[in-house]
Amino acid sequence: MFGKIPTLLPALLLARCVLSATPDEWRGRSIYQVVTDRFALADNSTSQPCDVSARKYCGGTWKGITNHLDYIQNMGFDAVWISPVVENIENETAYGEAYHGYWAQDIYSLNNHFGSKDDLNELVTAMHFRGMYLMLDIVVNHLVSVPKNGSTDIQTLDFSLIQPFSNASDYHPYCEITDYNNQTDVEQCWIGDKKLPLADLNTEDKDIVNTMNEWVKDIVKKYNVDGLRIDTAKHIRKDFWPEFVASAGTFAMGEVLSDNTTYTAAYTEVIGGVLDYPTWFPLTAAFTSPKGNLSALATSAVQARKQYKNGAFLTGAFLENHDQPRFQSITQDQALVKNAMMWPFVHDSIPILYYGQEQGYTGNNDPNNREALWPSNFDTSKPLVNHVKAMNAARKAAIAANSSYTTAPMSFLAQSDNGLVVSKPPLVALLTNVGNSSTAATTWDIPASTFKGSETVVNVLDCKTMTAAPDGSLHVRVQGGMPQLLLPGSVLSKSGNLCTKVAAGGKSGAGFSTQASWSLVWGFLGLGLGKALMHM
Ligand code: ABC
Ligand code: CA
Repeated sequence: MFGKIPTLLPALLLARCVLSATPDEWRGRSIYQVVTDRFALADNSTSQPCDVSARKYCGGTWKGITNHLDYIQNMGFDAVWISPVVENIENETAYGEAYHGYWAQDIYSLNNHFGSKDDLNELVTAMHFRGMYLMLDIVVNHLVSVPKNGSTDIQTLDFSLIQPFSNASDYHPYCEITDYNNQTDVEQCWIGDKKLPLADLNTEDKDIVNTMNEWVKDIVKKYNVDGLRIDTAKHIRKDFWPEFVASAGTFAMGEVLSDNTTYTAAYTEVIGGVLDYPTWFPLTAAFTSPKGNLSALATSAVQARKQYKNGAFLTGAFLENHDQPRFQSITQDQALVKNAMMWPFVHDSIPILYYGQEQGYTGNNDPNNREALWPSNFDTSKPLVNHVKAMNAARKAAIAANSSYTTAPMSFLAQSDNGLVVSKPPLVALLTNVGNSSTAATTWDIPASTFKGSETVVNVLDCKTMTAAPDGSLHVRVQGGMPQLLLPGSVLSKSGNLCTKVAAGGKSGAGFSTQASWSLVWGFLGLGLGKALMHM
């Protein structure tokens, strides 16, 4: 394994120069989403309070992220999505300060609340050294200038404060989006409200388009970005995106906030990836209570798979993000929580975990869902941290064992009112929404030929083993409403990081992660070998 790396190196370097990271290189990744201001302080302290309701900067920085990469990587993540990095308005607005980063004022400068150019470079270098990818959040749809003296008068906007689009004519004439079913309004009217209108860039103008295409190309190159999360993607005409994404030269995922699969699917054609919002709605509903509808979730997932350009691959699956109430603001039944959290990790999509979910955070709507992480002390003994760790490790083990894991679609083996069996060989996920207090004797019935006859199967969430029937079927009792995540013991490596005591696989199995070999490669780069080349 190690012997191969030096011969691979030139090819990898070349790939890195031409394209930051291809969509295919993202397939097997797992993303941790961070709001930079709320993740970690530069000085590593954890006692500084952060009052979310004040909507002000709380002090998180890029250095803070760099210093806590172990925390992220030890949970099994190999990519981090960070909130927007460009300079924002400094004003105190009706909605507080721009701590989230979505109110850009100068797209050519960095937001110095989060650190310096060197700090950002240091973060990216440290991530690459570990074999991790950086996904940058970017906004094209709007820039911001604040109405004067707390007024709601659009006429008072001073566009000259905005860089590089300093004229009123660089923006669509003001109108508020009142009808989200009117696509022209969605694209050409302004989001926000009169207290804080987000000036809608005239993305029909050729010069503006060219400037934005150049900007994205430069920022991706300058900071060695591996992928993009594109904000407000549905608010710009679809035919803007192909050239923009090509110019970026990297994998991109668009944010299309919609519960409509057909509507969202259209953006997979022009951007490549999207955040899978259409599946998020039924996902949340399915696990909110035992009354939730699991078959609606499965139906929606199948529909999405059929309509998205690459199936669900290259889309982002998530249970939480910075715009929606955290799942634990809806229910704190830990069985429901663990089931819901498992979905993104056993899906075809790239799983995304929003920081704080692993610590059991419960914030509801924006701004309450943007809690500081440092008061948690980055405690790695929390049950949900271990839950996430096991799910990431199981997914990596499955990817290592099956070369078509990230291209062969998931299937639903069995389904009942309160149970769902998801199969992605060699992984089988058992989900239920009966909840923690259920005493009903429920079973998941896994059909014949799912496993090898009489093989040992491990639930990696508690490392307990069971034996498949001679025909490869299995009947598993639900206990306390908890989900189960099954892998054949033969897929688990004795020297790996998952249920090693019951693992039956050898060294070359799932234990030696591709992450380790990537770390080695990026290690070389970090040490300077490829540095010059990388900036070509
Ligand atoms: C601030 C305050 C909020 C306040 C708001 C008016 O102003 O913090 O408390 O309510 C950034 C900040 C926010 C800030 C906004 C506006 O800017 O993070 O804190 O809110 O100043 C992206 C980002 C988001 C970011 C922006 C702006 C865009 O992820 O963090 O916000 O750069 C629309 C956009 C979507 C956008 C979202 C916030 O607004 O499409 O890109 N997210 C319907 C529409 C959606 C719409 C949504 C708004 O309403 O279809 O297009 O999203 O709430 C139903 C739901 C509907 C839902 C539909 C699909 O389903 O009930 O709400 O969506 O079931
Ligand atoms: Ca627009």
